[in-house]
Amino acid sequence: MSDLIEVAAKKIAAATRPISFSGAGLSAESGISTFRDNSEDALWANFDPTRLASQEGFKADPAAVIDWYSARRRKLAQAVPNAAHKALGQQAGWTHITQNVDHLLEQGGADAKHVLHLHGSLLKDQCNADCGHTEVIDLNDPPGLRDCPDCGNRMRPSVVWFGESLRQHVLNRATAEAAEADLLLVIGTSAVVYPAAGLIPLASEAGADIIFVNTEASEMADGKSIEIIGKAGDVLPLLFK
Ligand code: BJW
Ligand code: ZN
Repeated sequence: MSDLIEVAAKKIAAATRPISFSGAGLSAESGISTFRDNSEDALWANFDPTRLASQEGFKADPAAVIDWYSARRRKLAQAVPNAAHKALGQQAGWTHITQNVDHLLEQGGADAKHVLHLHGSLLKDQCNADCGHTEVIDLNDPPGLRDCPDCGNRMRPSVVWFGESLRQHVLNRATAEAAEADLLLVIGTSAVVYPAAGLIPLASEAGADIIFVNTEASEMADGKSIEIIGKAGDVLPLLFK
């Protein structure tokens, strides 16, 4: 075990209010594309986020947006949790704040009550007018573009697009958890999307130890934090040994 991993593992073992904060890199080894990094299949290297993950893009070409989500849903249907999801899923007493919409943390064993989905879920559709109508989706057979049966507006994936507010109760809970944590394990996120990324300085300023696990260096890391460069699936099982 490297010295850095050993120091981090000791801090994790000693923490009384540990939480995780994850991004797309956590699911990369399950075959789910990240959004922005050096890999060739990073989604925003191949697709324009303002066309596919915004209200403006949905208005301009709703079928293209729904087709893109259907392709991602079919891929997710084939994915299984990796060693990092499983390592996190085995930890009792942890809260997991995730930007991921894939539910692989829960599939890896995490208690759904303790997983906070900041950016929504690919497992559900909702009415774009937010009339309250939602539907559970069969990932293997995702529905095409269709209208809300309750109000006639379009149905869309239950995820948070750019320019949209995060669900207030989820953000409130995540903010409270970050403020009260004594350790924050940050896994596989570029930490550039707000307000999610703001949880890192919030926890740090409130006194939490911050440990980053990422294949690339993080701009959020500072002299106080521990930064482990490596794949989540390799590093996390060692941190919990
Ligand atoms: C590995 C690995 C391995 C790879 N192991 N690691 C303040 C300042 C500036 C801008 C803003 C601000 N506040 C708000 C904004 C605007 C905007 C924003 O942040 N823009 C920035 C990009 C500039 N934020 C919003 O619009 C948010 N809403 C909001 O603020 O509402 C209030 C408001 C309303 C109106 C006006 C103004 C304010 C909403 C953000 C929604 C983000 N949505 C998406 C799509 C979700 C649905 C979907 O899946 O389709 O969420 S975008 C995308 O980015 C997705 C992710 O959750 C999110 C974060 O990405 P993540 O998870 O970090 O992934 P990557 O790919 O970026 O990074 C992966 C990392 O893993 C890399 O570092 C790799 O190195 C690493 N890695 N393999 C370990 N094996
Ligand atoms: Zn509706």
